[in-house]
Amino acid sequence: MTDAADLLDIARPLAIEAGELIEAMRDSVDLSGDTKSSSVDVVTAADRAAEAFIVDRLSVLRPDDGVLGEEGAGSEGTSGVRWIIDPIDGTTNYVYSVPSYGVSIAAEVDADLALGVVSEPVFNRCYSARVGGGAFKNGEPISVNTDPSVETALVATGFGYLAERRRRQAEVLVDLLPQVRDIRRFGSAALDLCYLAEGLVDAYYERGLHAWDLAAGAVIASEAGATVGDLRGNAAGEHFTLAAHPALFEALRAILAGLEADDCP
Ligand code: LIP
Repeated sequence: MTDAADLLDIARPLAIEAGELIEAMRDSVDLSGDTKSSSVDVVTAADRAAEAFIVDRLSVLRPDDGVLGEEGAGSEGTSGVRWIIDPIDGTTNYVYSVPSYGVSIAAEVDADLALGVVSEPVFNRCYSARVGGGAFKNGEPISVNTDPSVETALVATGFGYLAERRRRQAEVLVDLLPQVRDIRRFGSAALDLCYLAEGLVDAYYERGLHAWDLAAGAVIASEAGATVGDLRGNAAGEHFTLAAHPALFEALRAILAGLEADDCP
């Protein structure tokens, strides 16, 4: 069974339950946890517990599927389905109790992204979409804003964990900021893409996203009417991710390409 609608019926309650788990653990975590790519890239016991919870459930419900998880889960599987899991996207926010973090679960079928779910436990929001089926928040259809111009665009973005990358990202921001309405830094790529999908922002861009940061939100944003890609006409990925209504996408792509925003450590 690889019907995306059936897989979505597995992913939605799983993301919501994992959200409840990380909320239950929030008071027990702090910044003294382990770190990964840099001293500010923290991983908490809740990240690991939520990933283990999701992977364990999938191993029972979908034993032949593959998984890729931010905290190390990884298996190929034999069914042609692969789950891409970020147990807490926005971990820094989570540790600081800044309310913008979520559980992100996507699935590929035969190497193509087929569906995405992002649960935002603090606000009991669950964003979901499957390719061709539209995008939803708590079961209600959502879509991107259709009329923003560059000058009136509210743009979300993010910064990496490495100092040299942050320096370069700040340089790009210095040139972009005077050209747009304003910038928002929420701290979770998955939620940035969901906020775009429901029109809370008009665009989102970032360099350096991993598959688990991007996958679910990319399906939700594109099913809500956004173009999601890089600055060179290719698919979005670690090298660069830009997402916006098609008209705004092209205008921002030209500006960011001109600023060489994807030429970054
Ligand atoms: C985060 C991303 C965010 C980015 C952060 C970090 P994490 O993922 O969602 O967009 O700006 O640097 O990579 O580490 O919280 O899973």
